[in-house]
Order: sequence, then structure tokens, then C-alpha cells
Amino acid sequence: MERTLIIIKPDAVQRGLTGEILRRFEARGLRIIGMKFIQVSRELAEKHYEVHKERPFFASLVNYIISSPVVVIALEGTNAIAAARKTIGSTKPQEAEAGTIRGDLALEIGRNLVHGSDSVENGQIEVANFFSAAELVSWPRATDPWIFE
Ligand code: IDP
Ligand code: MG
Repeated sequence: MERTLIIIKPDAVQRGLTGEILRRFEARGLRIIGMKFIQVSRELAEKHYEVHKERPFFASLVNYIISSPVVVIALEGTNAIAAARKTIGSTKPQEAEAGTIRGDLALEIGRNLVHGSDSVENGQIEVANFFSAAELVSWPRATDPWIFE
């Protein structure tokens, strides 16, 4: 089963949208296997966004993600990567479809509320960057047979 790392970013936490955003992933059918409320360190932020380190917005991106607490969530499910990114919507909220998190709740790229892993490989890497093995829970959810065929 695929794994994806979701970060409910500082703007979403500050705006009181944590529950609204988590609700959408739960309703989609993705299974929570890890979740915690943390202040991201600069070191971890720079590691997480390493692929963007040559981009002009790298410094502001790192400063944004460490500016205030976040909720990090590890989710599991069939096609979890693509499903979560569909639920999140396009990187630029102006281009995100209505019905997506960014399309419904955000306006600007630098305040786009949520992170979701972009590939199966990165899902595994990012979950491991934010969670120790002991923080991940493998559990049989009672609704699994009604969501996973
Ligand atoms: P994603 O979050 O939709 O996967 P990425 O391209 O991986 O988008 O970019 C990571 C994050 O960097 C975005 O969510 C956004 O917060 C920020 N970002 C991306 N492109 C820009 C930009 O052109 N200006 C400012 N911030 C950007
Ligand atoms: Mg990305």
C-alpha cells in the first residue's frame, strides 16, 4: 500500500483549518498511520524541501514551514499519493479546482495550506524523515473492507 506524508502547514493551523483538512483525507478513505503536532526545525525543513534549494523561493518556503507549528500526518491507501494530491489541488490555489482543499480554502501559492508527497518513492522517504518507526501504527481499520476492495 502507498504511503504519503501530509503536512498541515502553519497557515492552515493558524487559521483553524486543521480539522477541516484532516476531515477531507479521512472522508476520502485514506488510513492514518501516524500523526503529530510539531514545530519543524530549520534542518528538517531544508531536508524536506531539498529539491527546491536552487529555486528563488527556497528561503521563504523554509521560513514559512518553520514559522509556526504544523500537523504532520502519514496516510496509507491504494493510490494514496495521487488520491491525496487530487484532494489537495494544484500548487497555485488560483488554478486549483473547486472541491479541492486549495481551491476551496486558499488564494496564494506561498499560503497553500497543505503538503502532500509527489511520488511513491518520496512518500516513503518523507514519512521516514518525519516519523520514527515507533511512531507509525499498523492497525486493521474496521472500515477497510468497505474502502479497499
Ligand atoms: P506542491 O506543494 O504542490 O507539491 P511544489 O512544486 O513541490 O508544490 O512546491 C513546494 C511548495 O513550495 C509549494 O507548496 C509552495 O508552498 C511553494 N512554492 C512552489 N512554487 C512557488 C513559487 O513559484 N513561489 C512561491 N512559493 C512556491
Ligand atoms: Mg511538492
